[in-house]
Amino acid sequence: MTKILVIGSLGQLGTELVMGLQEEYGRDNVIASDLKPSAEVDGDFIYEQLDVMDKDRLISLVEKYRINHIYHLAAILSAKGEKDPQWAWDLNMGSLFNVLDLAKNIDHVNRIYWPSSIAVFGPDTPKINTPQLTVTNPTTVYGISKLAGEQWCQYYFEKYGVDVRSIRYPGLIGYKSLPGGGTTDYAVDIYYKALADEKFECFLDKDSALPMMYMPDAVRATIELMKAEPSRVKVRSSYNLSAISFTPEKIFESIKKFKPDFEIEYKPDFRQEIADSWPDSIDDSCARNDWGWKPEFDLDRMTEDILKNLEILLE
Ligand code: NAD
Ligand code: AKB
Repeated sequence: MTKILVIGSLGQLGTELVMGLQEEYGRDNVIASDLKPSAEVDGDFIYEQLDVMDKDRLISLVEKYRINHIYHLAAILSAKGEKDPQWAWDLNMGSLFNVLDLAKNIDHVNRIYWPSSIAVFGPDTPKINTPQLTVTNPTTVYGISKLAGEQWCQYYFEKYGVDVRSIRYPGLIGYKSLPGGGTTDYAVDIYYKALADEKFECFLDKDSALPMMYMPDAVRATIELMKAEPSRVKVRSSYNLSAISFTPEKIFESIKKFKPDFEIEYKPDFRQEIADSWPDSIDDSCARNDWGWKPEFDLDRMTEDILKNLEILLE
């Protein structure tokens, strides 16, 4: 049976990916890990405290559980990274090297997942239906680290045979945990305000289109890519992936269909410049052709699902 380690498991993606992996591989085969001490963590999963920068602890956990697949999610995201670029670079790159080197040296670690992001693209990138291979030139430290990380993943695959797989996620939207410092976070926060019957102050302008994806689609895509036969994984840097593209105005209109009194005010801050540098929409034909990717949720279906489930969760 495949034994899995998830690094950075208490974040926005990890919280839901751990549940998805437990369903797929069985509860006892998924080891969740993050910075928090075990005593402070509550949930129906096996948990170990791990700072991914601590190489010895990482290796000892991998040996303790005879880990086969690692999902390395820990990172500093776009908005937070701009507040301390050196820290973001050191963590994002150093942690990736720790995981790639371990996979190179330990035989029973035979598959790695490491997420990239639409942040690899910049103002020179074609904005509509951004192709898989195109000009990148990112302007945030987060985007620079993701682009360099993609190149290193491809290098470890080609030079050392490390089976590392990656997706350039759009902004991820889920209701089970709060986001951790990104530019697309507004699209999660807005649902919390709508349910609290409060006016939403949006840090992006109303016309700021960005590629987004509902978390169940993102979790399914991740597991599908990791289960694909190695020969079907033809992109070894990172796959473009697409689901929904919308502006703050469009998500507001979608919520108003269910909450007619909801109000919004646009107050763009430093994150507007980051959003302006990213694509409006993504061409994901390589993922569709190579391993059969297809999104399920559109904007209104996502809104309905989030409002219904978040209301129950907040009761
Ligand atoms: P998050 O900030 O919500 O979670 C990251 C987790 O990593 C946190 O729980 C944090 O405690 C943990 N962490 C930080 N430093 C660590 C360390 N030294 N050792 C171990 N754990 C550490 O981020 P997320 O939204 O869950 O993103 C997960 C991954 O997906 C990241 O690599 C991110 O770049 C990528 N991604 C996310 C999105 C999105 O919209 N959420 C979009 C594109 C890519
Ligand atoms: C961010 O906004 O930084 C993330 C991402 C798109 O990578 N959500």
